[in-house]
Amino acid sequence: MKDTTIAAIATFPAVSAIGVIRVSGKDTQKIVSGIFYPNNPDNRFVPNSAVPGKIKDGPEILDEAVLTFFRSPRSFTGEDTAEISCHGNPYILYSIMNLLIKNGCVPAGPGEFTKRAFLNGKIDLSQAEAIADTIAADNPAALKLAMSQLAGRERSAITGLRKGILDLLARVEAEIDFAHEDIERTSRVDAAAAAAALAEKVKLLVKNADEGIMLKQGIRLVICGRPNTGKSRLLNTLLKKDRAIVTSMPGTTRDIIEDRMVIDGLPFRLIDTAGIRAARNPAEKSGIKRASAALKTADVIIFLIDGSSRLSKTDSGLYARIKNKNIVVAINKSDLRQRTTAGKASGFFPLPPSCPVVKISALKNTGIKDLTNAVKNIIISKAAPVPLGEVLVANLRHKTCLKRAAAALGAAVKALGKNSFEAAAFDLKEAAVAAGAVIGEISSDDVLDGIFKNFCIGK
Ligand SMILES: Nc1nc2c(ncn2[C@@H]2O[C@H](COP(=O)(O)OP(=O)(O)OP(=O)(O)O)[C@@H](O)[C@H]2O)c(=O)[nH]1
Ligand SMILES: [Mg+2]
Repeated sequence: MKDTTIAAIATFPAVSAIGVIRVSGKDTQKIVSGIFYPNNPDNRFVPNSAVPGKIKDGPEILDEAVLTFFRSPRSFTGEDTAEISCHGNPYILYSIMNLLIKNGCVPAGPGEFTKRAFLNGKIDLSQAEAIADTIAADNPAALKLAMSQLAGRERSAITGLRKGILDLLARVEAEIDFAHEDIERTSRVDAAAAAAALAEKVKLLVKNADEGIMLKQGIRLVICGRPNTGKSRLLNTLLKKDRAIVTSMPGTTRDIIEDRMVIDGLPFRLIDTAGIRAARNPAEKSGIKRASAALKTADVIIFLIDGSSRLSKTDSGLYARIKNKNIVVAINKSDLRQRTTAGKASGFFPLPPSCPVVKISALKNTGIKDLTNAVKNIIISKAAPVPLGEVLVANLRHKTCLKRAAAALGAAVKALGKNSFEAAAFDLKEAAVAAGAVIGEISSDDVLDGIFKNFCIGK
């Protein structure tokens, strides 16, 4: 694969001011020379400078363009790389791509430029993944996480941990090799304590990973309640747009309605659901099934109650299903005569004293700040405190590797407890491999293909 010279349109192929095509591989200069003619012929492949010229297919000029050439190894991929900036016309971009292919380029697969950067040692695997996250980040928290990973903070943390494991492994192996000699270099107790300390560090990373993943993907905030309590109106009020249908007929919403919103820098996926009740209509029944599924995966639930009507068995039945989740109770329709107050609701269910209850009117837009503050406080108080300057893992693959490392370290502690340096050495090796997999110290083709297939083409 590394012998080929790849090309791809790197910008979105739509009508725009500028479009960029990227070329990378050992034949970059040869292939690009056949299609790009600089206005000043001496300037064709001056590294790191923008050279204006023309793209030609034989005598025919296809476009005016600017070529930027990066000489190996000082390029993103580590190979000779060219970036052709032309006019952002999809027809031109595809014509140039065809021309490059005619001259010997191969169309790049998803993430192939980044994969080459990884294989050529320009970046580690966690940084490669951070590039995809940076492109996909749609909120400040996700971007901050991706940037920290891209800067190599996770890599240094993992490298440090792995070094700690390997140092301990060396000490344990010395004990095995010199077992017949009288002097004990490392006592079992010391080795077990060192393994336990490493396990604790890894466990903290695993514990915080859920928070990182949640921040990256958006916190799932589900609005639920019996029909007609004003869930869809609340969704529209929170989003400040007319997203969901609102009617006075109970059973209006059927499908899950989802949209993104940011509360004080925290990214949320706001989800409106069908009102839950004993329904007969098959469409409504299916909607309620979907609502129930959404409740299971919710990070926080807004349990919406209609303050203008009395509480019923439908409300208590629903509460029984969600009471172990993170809930904020919102009593809606505060602009109407109230039949259900916060006090009444607390006694009816009964709510634990820690459960926040807010009074709102989705229609008149009152109490909404109290509601979003209550939601935000739940996230802040439930999240494991991440020490300042610590790394936050925000990737499921990394979390899985780290979990394996923690388990292997735990097994090493146990083995040392039983006086088995041999078994401990085996476990420590496993822990080092698992931690190393985060940054791609050892990774199989399958793992790499799985990671890069989710990239966009041209990256
Ligand atoms: N007065 C008043 N009416 C409200 C308020 N919020 C919602 N409503 C009204 O209550 C009715 C139901 O609102 P929806 O938002 O459709 O209720 P829902 O909970 O989504 O209902 P389903 O989708 O059927 O489960 C509509 O007529 C809304 O205008 C409020 O704060 N005050
Ligand atoms: Mg609705």
